Amino acid sequence: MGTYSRYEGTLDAAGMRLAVVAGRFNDNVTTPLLDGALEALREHGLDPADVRVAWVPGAFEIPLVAKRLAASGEVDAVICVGAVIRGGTPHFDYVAGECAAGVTRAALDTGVPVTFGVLTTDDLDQAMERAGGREGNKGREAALTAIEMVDLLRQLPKPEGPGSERPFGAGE
Ligand code: INI
Repeated sequence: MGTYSRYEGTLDAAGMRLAVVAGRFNDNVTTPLLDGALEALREHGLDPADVRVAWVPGAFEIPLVAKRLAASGEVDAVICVGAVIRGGTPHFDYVAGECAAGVTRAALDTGVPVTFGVLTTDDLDQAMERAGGREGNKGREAALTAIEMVDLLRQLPKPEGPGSERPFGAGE
């Protein structure tokens, strides 16, 4: 059997510069998500001076700010936290869907990891369970995912050619 190249990110965040974008809507949920994310970053060696936090009005506004930060050349990844809770109208689907699509696009357009700690739940109880309750803390998970992805991209071959995303570390 031949050998193959294996890539996998680690959770050592020392020296990384990260940003968190947090939606203010449902901030009784998003504040513990943000706290979970910041705690995870601290635990994994990130200096608080290397973390930026941007608050936006709601989940719909997250992608634009995430993309601005991702494209800045000043952060290695962006962690998004928000809480979209289903009401009685189709508004939920638009806000949740556009947020998810926009977060994906911010990452693919910039080549910078943008992780999705945005809850989309039927009710407040489900949201609280995922914001530090019995289902864990999705902000923390999104932060750990960001660290792992930054480290993985550092290991992978760099993109080249027109149309490829901004190479990791450009602007440093
Ligand atoms: N924003 C949220 O983050 N969560 C929600 O549950 C939500 N609901 O239900 O309406 C919500 N709406 C606001 C939206 O994100 C925008 O801020 C608003 O539409 C202005 O663009």
